[in-house]
Amino acid sequence: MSHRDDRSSGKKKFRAAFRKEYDPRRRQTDWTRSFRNDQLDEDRLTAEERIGSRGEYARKRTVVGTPLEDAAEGLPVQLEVDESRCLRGRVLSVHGLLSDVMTDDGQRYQCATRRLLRTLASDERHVVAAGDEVLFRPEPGNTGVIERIEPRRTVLCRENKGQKQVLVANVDQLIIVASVAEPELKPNLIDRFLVTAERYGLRPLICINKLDLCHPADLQPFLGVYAQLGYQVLAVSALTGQGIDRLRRAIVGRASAVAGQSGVGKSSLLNAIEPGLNLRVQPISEDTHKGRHTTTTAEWIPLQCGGFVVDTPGIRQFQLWDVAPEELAGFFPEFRPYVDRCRYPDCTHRHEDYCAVKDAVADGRIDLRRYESYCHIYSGE
Ligand SMILES: Nc1nc2c(ncn2[C@@H]2O[C@H](COP(=O)(O)OP(=O)(O)OP(=O)(O)O)[C@@H](O)[C@H]2O)c(=O)[nH]1
Ligand SMILES: [Mg+2]
Ligand SMILES: [Zn+2]
Repeated sequence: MSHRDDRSSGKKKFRAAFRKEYDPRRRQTDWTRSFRNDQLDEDRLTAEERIGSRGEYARKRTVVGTPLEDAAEGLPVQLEVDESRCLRGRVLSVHGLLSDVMTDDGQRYQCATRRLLRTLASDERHVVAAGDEVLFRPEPGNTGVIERIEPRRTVLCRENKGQKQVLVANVDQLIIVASVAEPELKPNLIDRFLVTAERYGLRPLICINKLDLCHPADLQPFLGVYAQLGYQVLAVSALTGQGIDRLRRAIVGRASAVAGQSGVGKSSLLNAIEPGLNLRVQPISEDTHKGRHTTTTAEWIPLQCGGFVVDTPGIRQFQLWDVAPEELAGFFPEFRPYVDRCRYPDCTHRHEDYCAVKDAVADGRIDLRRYESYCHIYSGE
């Protein structure tokens, strides 16, 4: 079946690049184990191993599936699998090589990932991400093996040891949480997350927590800047419950990733939205006034109110990735009317003369603080 070139369904054999540090010896052992377990699937059998001209293994193999040119991120191919032997599920969280997968009827399975999938990925250890929709082959004891990852609608990435890693897949909203104090409000960080949301095509929602620690009136001018840009802004307090209803309404029916510096109260807000969730919350440290990165893995959480949230680890592990400096201005919506009016087509809007963006900053059409954020992010600070 795998040998068929089924053009009508778009499935075909094709050559897929393997990750560079691919070690042929490791897969050799896996082949042997597959034979022993008598679970060899056809994709593995059709996979050709080529010997390179100088006795090296080629970096390409033939696999069967649908090539995904425009997949948001991740694997270059949707593998053909025997769907009758598989269940469909959602990856809730990933712990090393094991994923916690939930089916529509609420059953949970601890799943490993089939080696072919892992070797196709650029990062073998993190081929599956929280939020992924997968096909997996169930095995006894609520375990299973993930056979296929469905194309991702969206991704959020982070850097992990110099490599790009998908942290969360398939969310449509990014809730950017900051706090008015403890830790202090960092507008620049909000702007970075806004760029992230724009970059990955997620709807941003700015949520300022710990409203109980300030005078709401003091916050108005700050929030006004974002509201004018068309971003939805909520001022809330997980402690007093203020604004929590509105936050809940913004979450219903969506899949949202929650991002923000450690200690701003991301987990506290989710607990407030859904009592009984019992996410771990920790006081920020007395001496540094910083959070402690209580949340360490991304976790996809189904909510009673009908929505999904992903509590992501704090900012230290979650940074801008994949935004080229020359693309940056495009992710500041208020710059867009001006960028084409600069004298130099490659204007970076920082030190150049005859810059329409800088003119707009000078006469107040662009907020100065937002412009400064742009310059900071541009220079990689
Ligand atoms: N005053 C006040 N404190 C809050 C509020 N929300 C959360 N906190 C406190 O802030 C501290 C950190 O809260 P967490 O919910 O653990 O913060 P987090 O953003 O999840 O932190 P990480 O998981 O480390 O990224 C805890 O001591 C909370 O009790 C609030 O609205 N007002
Ligand atoms: Mg947390
Ligand atoms: Zn310019």
